[in-house]
Amino acid sequence: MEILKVLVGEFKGKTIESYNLRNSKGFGINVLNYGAILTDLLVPDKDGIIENVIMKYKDLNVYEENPSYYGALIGRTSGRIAEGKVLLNGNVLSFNKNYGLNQGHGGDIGFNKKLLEVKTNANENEAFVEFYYLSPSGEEGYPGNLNLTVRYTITEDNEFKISYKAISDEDTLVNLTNHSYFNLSGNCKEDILSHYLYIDSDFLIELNENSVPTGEIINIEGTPFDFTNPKTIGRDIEEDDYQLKIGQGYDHPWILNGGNDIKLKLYHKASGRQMDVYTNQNSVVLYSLNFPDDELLECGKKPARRDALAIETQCPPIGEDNIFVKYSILRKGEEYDKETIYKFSII
Ligand code: G6D
Repeated sequence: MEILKVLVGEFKGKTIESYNLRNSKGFGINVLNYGAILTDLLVPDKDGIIENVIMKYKDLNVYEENPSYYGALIGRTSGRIAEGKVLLNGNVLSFNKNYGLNQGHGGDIGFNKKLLEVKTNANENEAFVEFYYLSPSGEEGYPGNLNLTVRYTITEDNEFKISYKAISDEDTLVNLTNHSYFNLSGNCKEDILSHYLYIDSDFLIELNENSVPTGEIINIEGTPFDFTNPKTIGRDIEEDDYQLKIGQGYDHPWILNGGNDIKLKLYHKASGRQMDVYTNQNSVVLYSLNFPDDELLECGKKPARRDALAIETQCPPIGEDNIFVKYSILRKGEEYDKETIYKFSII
């Protein structure tokens, strides 16, 4: 296992480093000490050709603002909080409305824009890069000093794991995720419509017209959201369905079934790449890049709708009227402990 630290630039005087981890087969990741942003997830195809299976901006400087949260750590809370208001222990917490009428993805300066402390380690079976951040009480409106540790590990078996640990000195809200956009064709050769997707889920969280969870739970059997039998992402994405219209595609939280089985599978036939996702999170937001930004990608083009799928394992976003707040509450002194594993194979 190999770890390389590379100086890649500066954001307003902050030194930006990339940590490049590789196993003996060339599988690996490149990740920044800013926002724990994953810029590269390098995976072999059926012919052994190693390519990036996540979307990457060409110009490093775009990551300072990162308009679509490419590869970033999202926190303190992922998804939307209606009107930027939450009731916690009888107190109303007010957040900046950085997502139209709502707060989204941790506010104006979320964890995606933080310079993080870094430690690395490697042995013959795995290598990791670990990020630390102390989020002070009151930051972006969240109570409690929050001590955060996020570890990205790669293994000799072509697995990539993200583990999240956090502890606070006051009751607070935490719902962390990673916002990588996957495309297994490699170096964004084609869109994601022909990728096969399986999700271990029978229920979807309904969204209102502003994409905020209403609290209603939809049984998805036989609907365009039903991926219990693998089907291509493109098969039903243009169906006449109110929830699809709201998101202009998939941009919804699925409730994951319990157990330790594979929670999600993504497969791209031409490259032979398959990714199995395991997690102890209870839901996943999938976003089919319905509103691409205008920044150039490393593969030489600008992103188009449906070019990639963001897979955000998390707990349900807080939503309207505090409806799912209980999942995001981290009590004083309790440990937040979540993990997601992305396992790659060739089929
Ligand atoms: C999230 O659900 C949201 C999308 O609506 C958003 O635009 C994207 O992040 C950047 O997944």
